[in-house]
Amino acid sequence: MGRLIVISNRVSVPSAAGAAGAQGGLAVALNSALREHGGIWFGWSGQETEEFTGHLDMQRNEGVTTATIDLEAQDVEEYYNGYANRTLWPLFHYRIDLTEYDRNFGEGYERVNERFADSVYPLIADDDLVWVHDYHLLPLGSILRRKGIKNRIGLFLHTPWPPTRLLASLPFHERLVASMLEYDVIGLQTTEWLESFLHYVQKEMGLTVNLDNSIEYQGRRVIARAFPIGIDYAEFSQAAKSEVAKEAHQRLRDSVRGRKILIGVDRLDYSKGLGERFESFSRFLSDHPDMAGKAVLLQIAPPSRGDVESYQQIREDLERKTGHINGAHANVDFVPIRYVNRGYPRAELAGFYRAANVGLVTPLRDGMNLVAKEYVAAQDPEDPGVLILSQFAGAATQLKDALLVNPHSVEHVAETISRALDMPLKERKRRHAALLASVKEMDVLHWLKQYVLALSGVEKGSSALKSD
Ligand code: ADQ
Repeated sequence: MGRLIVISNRVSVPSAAGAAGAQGGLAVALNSALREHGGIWFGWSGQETEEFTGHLDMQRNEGVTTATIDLEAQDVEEYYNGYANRTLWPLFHYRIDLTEYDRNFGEGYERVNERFADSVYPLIADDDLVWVHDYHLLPLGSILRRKGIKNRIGLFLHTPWPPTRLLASLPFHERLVASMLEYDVIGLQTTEWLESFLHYVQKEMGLTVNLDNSIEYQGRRVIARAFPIGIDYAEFSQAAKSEVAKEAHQRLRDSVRGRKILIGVDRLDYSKGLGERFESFSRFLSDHPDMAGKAVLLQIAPPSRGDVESYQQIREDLERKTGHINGAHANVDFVPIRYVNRGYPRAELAGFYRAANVGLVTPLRDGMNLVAKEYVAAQDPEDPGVLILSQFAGAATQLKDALLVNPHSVEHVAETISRALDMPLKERKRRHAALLASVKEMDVLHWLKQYVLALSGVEKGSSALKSD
């Protein structure tokens, strides 16, 4: 098996990661895969330059080689803030009301994908496996093919795949999806997103999908499959037992003085359903006067994509909502919502999860959602908290022993909070044990192995085995 060439919008290496969550399970897993297979992680440096030169900044950190390029301000505006985060992200999260179509975004997206291809091309050796990540880089595989790359190239999409009728509202959608069929493997998070993708290629492109979900396209066979991503269970459960975690746990517990804690941890993003979550908590407090002053919601939400207007808007909405709810339910010695806009080191986060009686994970739409899995991994199995999980997160297909909710229904979530807080220890333990088994088994290393196996083509049914 050749080396791995991982390509994503940004790269994340151990020494470069800050406390803001960049060093999540995915970065840890990709770093360990790169150490095992050898190879390079390529992406944008996050820096802007006057004029694009394609200069590669190569670095070696803890056994992993990274190569990064700087982009022009116009690239960042049109590709990152534009097509990726104003067009594809909202569309893929079913928010066509927030989706902006602008020809310049489309052109910037293609230009940057070309720049990525030009820059990474000389780094690719003959038998390397090329693994492209996420919605920023959907056409990259096809551009590499045009440049003559014959290697196995795979894509993994971390977001949902939208229903065909929503995707059809995107100008040039056919061209975008056709470009994806130049990959050998297309990985999605869940069977739901996979089915949506296959529906599109059948209905909009008239292609045949085989029983093994492979697609015949221009004489080639493309494998499309669900590879549900997990967390680095070993790393995270270890972090949860560390001194740092214990101190964080104690600090949070002491600060609430015997009250129940509900926790939410999300990037500040409209897809995460934070407004609806706050409303649900408020409804719970109104519906249960006996709980007045007895439960606290800790919402940790580091800001993201602050140059995009819809993110500025959600931030303002949440600030207003928090003020409003706290004004209505607070007392001289008590504030019901603690809303914190910053990141925390992972061990501290693990301590906070462990201290919380309820994990509230209620996105309106989410590719997978790793916070749900982290919450489960951080619990004390002898006295675990309860996970409340949106039915619209990819994780819900796997974590069936959570309390599944419709995050749009404020009443339903409010009732479920009450149920979670009243749940007897026996039921909490039973549910947690089932959740933990799944989080442990389907961890990020499992995901990685399955994907690399499919990409390397040694699996049964993959195109590399085809004799014709
Ligand atoms: P995200 O939308 O970022 O990821 P998620 O899967 O929840 O969502 O991962 C967020 C990560 O950031 C978690 O590891 C979490 O611990 C960390 N994080 C969040 N807030 C933090 C804070 N304040 N401090 C420190 N760390 C914090 C996208 C998709 C998801 C998919 C992942 C992985 O949107 O659906 O699960 O990629 O494929």
